[in-house]
Amino acid sequence: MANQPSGITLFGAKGGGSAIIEAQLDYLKIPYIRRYLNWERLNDPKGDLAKVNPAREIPALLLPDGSVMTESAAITLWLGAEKPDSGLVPKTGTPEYGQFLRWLIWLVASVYPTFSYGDHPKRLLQDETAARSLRAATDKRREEMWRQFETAVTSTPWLIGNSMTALDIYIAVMTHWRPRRDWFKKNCPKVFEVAKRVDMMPEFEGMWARNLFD
Ligand SMILES: N[C@@H](CCC(=O)N[C@@H](CS)C(=O)NCC(=O)O)C(=O)O
Repeated sequence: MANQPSGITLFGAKGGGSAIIEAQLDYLKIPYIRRYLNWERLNDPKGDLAKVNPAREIPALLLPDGSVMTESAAITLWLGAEKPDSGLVPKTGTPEYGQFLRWLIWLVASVYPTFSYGDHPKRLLQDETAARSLRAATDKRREEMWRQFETAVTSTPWLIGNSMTALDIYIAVMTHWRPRRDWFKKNCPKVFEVAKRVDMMPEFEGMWARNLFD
């Protein structure tokens, strides 16, 4: 890699989106230091995360040259370019690459924001009832999105092509979040299958154990 990999620090929080990047770094066998932050303090403007990422969101990577990478999709594409033969990101020019980009951007631009707003509704709406409604509405909208995605899934056990990509890792982690795995099992069985297949991969045992998903 252009940057000395041994000097990468991943800022994360247990069970959060940093697990998606943790899994990729583990899969690629890139050494890195994990800095798990307390969920309660992530958004503290004076906290450790704010010094690295003004958006106060994880995942954030601090690279050896002092530069910072944030946004899980950007990190994913960057890692894919650094390790082009890993298969985590399909090769450019293939049909798989187009589909990969399509669903990667959908995950981070459509699904992820439902958590950004729904997890912390009072950042947007002071009123208790309005905040509760926002959370309920974003939860409902997310379920609709996943149901739509389920109809678009044409292959299992991997979403794209014949081998695992970073998209499958996103699915495995994000299906632990609301509405959670049991809901997926019942309502989005193809998506659930993908997640289960990732669960079985030995490369991710450490990531699952550290992140304490339910
Ligand atoms: N678009 C970002 C979203 C990152 C994000 O929303 N992370 C959540 C945790 S999963 C977070 O840091 N939340 C902390 C907060 O908002 O206080 C990405 O894809 O990396």
